[in-house]
Amino acid sequence: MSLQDQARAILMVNDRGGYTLPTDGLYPFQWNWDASVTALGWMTFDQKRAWEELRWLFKGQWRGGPNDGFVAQINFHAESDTYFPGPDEWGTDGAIGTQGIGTRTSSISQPPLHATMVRWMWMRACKASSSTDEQDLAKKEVMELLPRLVAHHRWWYRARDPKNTGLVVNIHPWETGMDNSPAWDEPLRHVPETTRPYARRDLGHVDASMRPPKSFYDRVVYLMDFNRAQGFDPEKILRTCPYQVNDIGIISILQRGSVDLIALCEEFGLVTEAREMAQRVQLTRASVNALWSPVWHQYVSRNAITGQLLDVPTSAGLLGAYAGFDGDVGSTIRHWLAETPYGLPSTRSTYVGFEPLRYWRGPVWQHINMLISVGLQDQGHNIEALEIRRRSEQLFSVAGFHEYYDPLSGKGLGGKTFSWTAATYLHWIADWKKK
Ligand code: 9WN
Repeated sequence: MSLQDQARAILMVNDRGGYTLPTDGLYPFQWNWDASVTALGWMTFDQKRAWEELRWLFKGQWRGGPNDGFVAQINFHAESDTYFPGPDEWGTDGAIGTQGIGTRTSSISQPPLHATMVRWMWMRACKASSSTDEQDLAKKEVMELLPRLVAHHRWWYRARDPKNTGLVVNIHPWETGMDNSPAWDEPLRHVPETTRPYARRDLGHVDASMRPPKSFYDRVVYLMDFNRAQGFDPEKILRTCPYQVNDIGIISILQRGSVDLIALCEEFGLVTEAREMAQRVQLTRASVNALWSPVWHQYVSRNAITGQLLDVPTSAGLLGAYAGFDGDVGSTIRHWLAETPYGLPSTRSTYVGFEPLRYWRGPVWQHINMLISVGLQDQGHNIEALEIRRRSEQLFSVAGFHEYYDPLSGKGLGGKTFSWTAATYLHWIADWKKK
């Protein structure tokens, strides 16, 4: 079977009729930023199914109250006992904003990739190779999605940057999608470990050497319960939460998302919304310089409580070109590429906290490499952009579609038959090879 057929088969096996599991067992629900990347993959061979993915994601969007527009990290569309923390752990049932929405959800969000992915889907639908029916469908779907995307971006700006600093805050490492990155080690030290009992499920699916340790789980469970105890009220949370971080990953993805949202709003006649987003984009572009690390020559995150830079070189800080920020990450990326053979690791291999097997502390994640590569190409760094893609292609063909990969040996790690990895291949590599 060709790689393309294998990748399509993975999406079909993980399909639950409208939404796609990241992988069966380990992640039995619909995840937020996975859904957007996965939709890109569906778009290459079943456009109708691709739009459904986002419809299902936005079923879980909260409406009204201080969290109007919020899109959760997890939508619990169906029951499953193979994952912790499942729907009963978050305490969101009946929370303000959840009345009448189509699914149970968690209480934190994830990097808002949607507007960018919707724009890329829209661009594909506009190609001559799409049928008239596909083009009509895309128009209808984008028109329905746009107000929801605007509401979601407004939520980020309103709830997570109420003082208009230009740099949104996140309140939980899971919100960054890069859960146990060494960049969160320092801020997590200020978070108490929970004392209540809970049972992890991830270690039944994946070897413990590739997953976060107990001390991490004790703290993320504490933060999950803390959020619930504040009634999910963003104001209360920002007053008292012991973990508040300006994550350069979320900030870059939100920025690029807003740029793409402006383009879509302009194309579809939402002039006021486009203007509103443009103001936010300008503010962030001016503020993000505060997150430049002279040590690592790239962007890094910041502890929003103490104001200290979290001076850790992670791949999130290489998304500057993708976001359209001024700092030039091209030469830094050349160094990274010289240090590891299989693409960009999630943490730079020369950093003391680098761990090649453990989740976000070193392994290569293919969708991040795609975003970085696309961003580099947008800014004319073609050599580095194409080199990242070449190495990704090599990884896919040698190791298949894993959750993540060892950047030193190229071995596939974590969950197998992984949806967003397969989707990244379909959108970014298989399609380009056809040209
Ligand atoms: C917590 C689904 C998700 C991804 C994240 C990845 C991992 C969950 C976990 O899996 O996180 O959200 O239980 O480890 O870190 O980026 O969205 O694939």
